[in-house]
Amino acid sequence: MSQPTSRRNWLRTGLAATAGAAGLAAAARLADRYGLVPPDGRSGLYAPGATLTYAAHRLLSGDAPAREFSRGQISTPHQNGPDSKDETLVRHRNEGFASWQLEIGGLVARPRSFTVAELRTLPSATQITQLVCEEGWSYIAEWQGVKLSDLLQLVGARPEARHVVYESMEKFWWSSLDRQDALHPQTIVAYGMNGRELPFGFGGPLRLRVPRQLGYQSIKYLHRLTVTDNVKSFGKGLGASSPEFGYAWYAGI
Ligand SMILES: Nc1nc2c(c(=O)[nH]1)N[C@H]1C(S)=C(S)[C@@H](COP(=O)(O)O)O[C@H]1N2
Ligand SMILES: [Mo]
Repeated sequence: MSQPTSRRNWLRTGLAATAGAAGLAAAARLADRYGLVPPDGRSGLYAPGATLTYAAHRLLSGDAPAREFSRGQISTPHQNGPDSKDETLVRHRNEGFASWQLEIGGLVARPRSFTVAELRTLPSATQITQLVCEEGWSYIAEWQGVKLSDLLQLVGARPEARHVVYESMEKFWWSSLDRQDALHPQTIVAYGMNGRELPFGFGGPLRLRVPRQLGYQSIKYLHRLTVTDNVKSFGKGLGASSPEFGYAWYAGI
């Protein structure tokens, strides 16, 4: 996420241009009718493209899982930058993450916080999936954690919930998932990678792993989940921090 333009944005612009303004307007109206306009799909240069991508994915691919791989296909992990120098993160790291908590609130019957140790006592899920960065590189790793759907059930997420907002302890990084991705069995709160504790550089102690979307949605240093029916009231109302920098809220692959 360092450059203002990416291959994907280029593709999206191209798609929008080919579809033509009239076709796009019709597509946007159709998406609206099905409740498939993403939070960043109402205004801005890329809004029509964002709406087309999201609506098409939701209508066509449903709950299709991200591809899973065998142990032999695990590749060398690629950390997307140097270790964070964020003061709060560094302090937690120096304390061995002893006081790290995952806070869950919003539209839930039983708001609560989990320590990493508590999360480790819950039923665990393992997946070998590919992390794909929008800049063109990727790697395959095994991730272990707790299904987000299990956590949502534990805290009693209410039926009117439409999105789960998730926040990093690192400044700037937050996003949200729609119900379909939040409840998808491959969406996990990961605490392990390749058979070991999730290393700090890869988001340890906790990161959300969303293999059905591009890497920038797999937010590191996860510390808060908020269940909501109105994602507009978070940040600038675009569903994530990424659209403020030209990257779509929905990054399905
Ligand atoms: N908190 C936080 N989460 C983050 C990032 C980051 O810099 N900070 N980078 C994102 C991007 S753009 C990608 S591609 C992946 C990279 O994960 P990796 O370091 O495991 O390759 O993490 C995502 N989550
Ligand atoms: Mo990325």
